[in-house]
Amino acid sequence: MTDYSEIPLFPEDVLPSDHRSGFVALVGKPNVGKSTLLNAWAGQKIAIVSQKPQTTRHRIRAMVTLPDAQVIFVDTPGIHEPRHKLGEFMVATATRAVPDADLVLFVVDASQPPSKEDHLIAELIRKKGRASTMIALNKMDLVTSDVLEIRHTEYSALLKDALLMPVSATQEDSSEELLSTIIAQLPLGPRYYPADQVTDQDERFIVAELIREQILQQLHQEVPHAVAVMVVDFKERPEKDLIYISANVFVERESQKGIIIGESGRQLKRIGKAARQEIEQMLERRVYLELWVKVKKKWRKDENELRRLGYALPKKR
Ligand SMILES: Nc1nc2c(ncn2[C@@H]2O[C@H](COP(=O)(O)OP(=O)(O)OP(=O)(O)O)[C@@H](O)[C@H]2O)c(=O)[nH]1
Ligand SMILES: [Mg+2]
Repeated sequence: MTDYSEIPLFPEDVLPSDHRSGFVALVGKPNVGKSTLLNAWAGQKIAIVSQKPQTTRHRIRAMVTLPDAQVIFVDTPGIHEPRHKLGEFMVATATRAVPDADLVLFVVDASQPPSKEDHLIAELIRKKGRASTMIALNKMDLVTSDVLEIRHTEYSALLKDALLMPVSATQEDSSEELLSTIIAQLPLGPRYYPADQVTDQDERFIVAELIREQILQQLHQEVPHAVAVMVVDFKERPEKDLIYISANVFVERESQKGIIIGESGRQLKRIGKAARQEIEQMLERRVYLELWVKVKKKWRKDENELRRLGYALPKKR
């Protein structure tokens, strides 16, 4: 059950009597487009996105407030078979979101038939889901209508009672149609967050994520997965009319440090420049960004390091 006592309530006299609200958990295997959907509904980049699996590592909320409804979308890491403690943290984070949600949105990829992971996630939802479930058959733009029909049948069979809707997170109208259907499934309820709050993540976290996003987009194979980013300084510099940000980029090995820095520091410069532009767009301010690449051996396997880097593992029972 969601612990609503944690969440400040903002009753508003003007809300209509049929106001609907609730927590909608986006759950699925990696790379199916959960974060892209969240951003589409939020109308801005809240969660980072990349073409590589296992991009999202945390639970990230985005609130969509309308005159007659408030939806709190909960993005989660892709559920996969973990190979280290960071992976275990990610899967535990996603798993926990299932019983907490008023509606579980199982996101699947229309360009592929259901995999073993999809079957396992469907089973998890059947066992732990408390309320209603829907299936978002995403990336419909990548398949013909014939294939879409086949996928519709295949994925519907995973959760027989769930309403399935095809969608394309990269096409605005498409995600809006799904939003209306989601709202219709939510219970009557109050506004849990102020109307102008769009996320529960603070600016420092989003800045660190935007840096990690560039590393995911610009580097290949294992290197981006071995990266953790921490903002260590975030200061106003009024005399220069900018914000000074300094961040540590942690990797697991010296060789990875070399790859990120690149020849004559060129790779790091490219990452820094692109990240700075994204950060400036988010903060709507000029930014001076400094990046420091450091080695923290095997941090993904070390529970203490994980906690220090903001990946707090759930307590063992
Ligand atoms: N063609 C197409 N691509 C999409 C669509 N939705 C997402 N993508 C792409 O799919 C890739 C993965 O998207 P993400 O939103 O990062 O996926 P995710 O499910 O959050 O992945 P994890 O965080 O790793 O679990 C990105 O390259 C997106 O641009 C879609 O509707 N159509
Ligand atoms: Mg994601």
